Amino acid sequence: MERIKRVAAINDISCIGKCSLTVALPIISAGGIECSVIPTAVLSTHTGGFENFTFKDLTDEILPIVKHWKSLNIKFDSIYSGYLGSIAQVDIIDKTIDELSDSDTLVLVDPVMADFGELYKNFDKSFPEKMKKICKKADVITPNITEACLLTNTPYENGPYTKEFVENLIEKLTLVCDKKIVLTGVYFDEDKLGVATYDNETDKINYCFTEKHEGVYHGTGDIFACVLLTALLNGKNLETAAEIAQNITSEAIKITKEEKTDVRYGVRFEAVLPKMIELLK
Ligand code: PXL
Repeated sequence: MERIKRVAAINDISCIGKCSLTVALPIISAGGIECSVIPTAVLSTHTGGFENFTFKDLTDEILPIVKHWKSLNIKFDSIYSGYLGSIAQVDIIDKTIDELSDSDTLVLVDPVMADFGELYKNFDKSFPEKMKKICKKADVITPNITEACLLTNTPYENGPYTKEFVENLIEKLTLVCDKKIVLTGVYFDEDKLGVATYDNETDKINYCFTEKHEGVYHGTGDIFACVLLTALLNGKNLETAAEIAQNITSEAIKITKEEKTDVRYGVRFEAVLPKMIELLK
């Protein structure tokens, strides 16, 4: 029996409002990968739309966890980082990547900071410059358009976008991460939304689109990143992994939209896990 692959998922626990670790654990596990976790903070809800959420910063816990894991000699096939609880965590995650990875560890950095032209609550303007430090170490980064603009000092624009805008952004992102780039939230018209991928090995930009759903759906960036990572760890190439992640995320949004539930609580990714497992075969 082959050893099961293992990811170290570095992300917050938002106790309500499906995102970060509450989507990473089920998605990565359903994809047949063991998901170990380093919680960056514990919040009563995510910060996007609920008032009076609690926030417990876990910055001081991260390196002791890493030190203990090091002493256990655990192999990590991947390190995945998402929402960080403090700016100081960037240097700590940089160190964590060095400590826990070896030559074949896939490092995916989702530079979670912002969307729709705005930084999330709790992040200040100095965050994007700092975030570049761990993007440099990544094999794959998955910014949305806002995060890509912040990482490249590009003025944010509302969509629909031109191919020129998107491909310029990707070119600038290759200076932030010189390996694989998956830019999310790309749309050229109001009907279709998707991702642009850039792979340094082929030097090619590829696009994948699905139906565009109106509205703001929380946690979908995290779902996308986790499905993408799971597909990559199951041996899919970047284009195929992005296509699976785009399809699964879009399908989960579609079901949520039909159910007309309060979108702050997250999307119905549970309903599409069987399809994800099928697509990973
Ligand atoms: O889904 C991104 C995310 C993750 N974690 C927390 C958030 C957000 C987005 O708002 O608030 C705590």
